[in-house]
Amino acid sequence: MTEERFMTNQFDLTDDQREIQELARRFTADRITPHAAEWDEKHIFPRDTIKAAAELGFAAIYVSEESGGIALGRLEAALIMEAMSYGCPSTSAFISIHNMAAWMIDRFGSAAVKDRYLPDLVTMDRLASYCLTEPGSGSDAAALKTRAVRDGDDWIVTGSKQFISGAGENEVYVTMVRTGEDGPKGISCLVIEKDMPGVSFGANEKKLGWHSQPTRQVIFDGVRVPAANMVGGEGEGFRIAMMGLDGGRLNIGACSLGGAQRCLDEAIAYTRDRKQFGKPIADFQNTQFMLADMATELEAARALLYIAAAKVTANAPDKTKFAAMAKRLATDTGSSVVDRALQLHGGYGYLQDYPIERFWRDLRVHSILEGTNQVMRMIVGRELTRQ
Ligand code: FAD
Ligand code: 2MC
Repeated sequence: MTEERFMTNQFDLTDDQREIQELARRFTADRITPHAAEWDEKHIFPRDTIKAAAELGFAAIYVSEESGGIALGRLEAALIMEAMSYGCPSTSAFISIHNMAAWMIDRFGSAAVKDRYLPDLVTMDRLASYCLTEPGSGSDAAALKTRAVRDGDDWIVTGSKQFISGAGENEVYVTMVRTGEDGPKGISCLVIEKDMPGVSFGANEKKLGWHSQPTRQVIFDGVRVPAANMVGGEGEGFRIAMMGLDGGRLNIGACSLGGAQRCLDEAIAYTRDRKQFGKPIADFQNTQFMLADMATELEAARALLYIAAAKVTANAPDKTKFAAMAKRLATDTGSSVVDRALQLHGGYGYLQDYPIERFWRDLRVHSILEGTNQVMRMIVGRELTRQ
């Protein structure tokens, strides 16, 4: 080990982490990057590619080995998401949501519910959605109204979920429902299947980005769900949903980092090549200062995200605060870096001939979903001022 490496290795990735990062990078270069523009343009949901990711263990990154997962930590998950979003943030984020849902079943489910769902989820023979948001409750998630009423050995579920990623395509819906009082303590988590009578879907939303995956309403009209499909105990659903999001938010942040890194690399290559006023635009000091700031801010956001990921793996007491800080910073920084990369491409950045505009559109939603960046500030601010 060189002295230089020794001096910095406190912040270095381990050999195993580099190996998984390299695996994800190769998968991205082979299976994602060459097709991402077409998926975006034609709104293609790349089910085969997603299933190929499962062969590498990427469908169950932090699911336990007993349940068929690869039982890695949250930093490894972030590295995988970051690598895949270098090709397509939308597809990478889709895989992240599946991972979140699978982990919730593995971590909190009974043996019966795990046996029933996880074997197909780890292979991605079945895909999972996460259903929290409703038309009347987005940021105020604990106000959700979808009701589950006990009837013998079943719950009868009625209500609707809004903006559900993968809805209509996915087979499994990890759904937060109200089984008790108002507020967070009356919420439980149920696994609901696409084919259960009474489940239907809204139209595929027409979105600015995330075109490689569908977003629909999920409607439950008197759906009879076996009581055995409850994940965790009655009233534990909100806490489970929030714990899922601690990891999901890291992954969304990582998707912004990967997308922004791609655009920074594209901007460096482009500005070295493009000539105006008789020289490469990379020679102008303004260009160099812009690139310098983009790279600096990206590294800073990445460092915080990796620290937050290590805290979630370690179940540190301040993990939720750090995950919120990291999601906020990585997604805002990511979008700002991509916007500057677009500016450095001039008019060409605005065209679909270059990948920048796709990343600009895909990353925009990361400041909104899995908790808006205002909600992230609320989580951090509350924690800082708690008596
Ligand atoms: P609102 O909560 O109505 O917020 C509107 C604005 O008010 C925002 O700027 C917000 O920050 C601000 N605001 C609200 N409350 C406060 C406050 N107290 N202080 C300051 N500002 C506040 N949800 C799922 O459950 N599963 C999914 O798979 C899923 N996928 C999604 C995919 C896409 C493409 C999109 C767009 C959304 C998805 N969502 C999903 C929903 C997403 O999580 C919500 O859109 C998000 O949490 C915000 O809720 P809302 O849209 O109702 O906005
Ligand atoms: N881990 C464990 N427990 C948690 C937790 C976490 N991260 N966050 C909250 N809890 C517990 C909390 O401790 C409390 O329990 P207790 O009373 O026993 O102490 C309970 O849950 C209620 O928490 P709060 O009092 O903080 O609840 P509040 O109603 O004030 O709202 C807020 C919390 C705003 C942070 C939450 O509603 C929120 O995160 N809103 C944003 C919604 C969101 O992120 N949606 C994303 C949908 S998914 C998506 O977009 C996808 C693309 C998949």
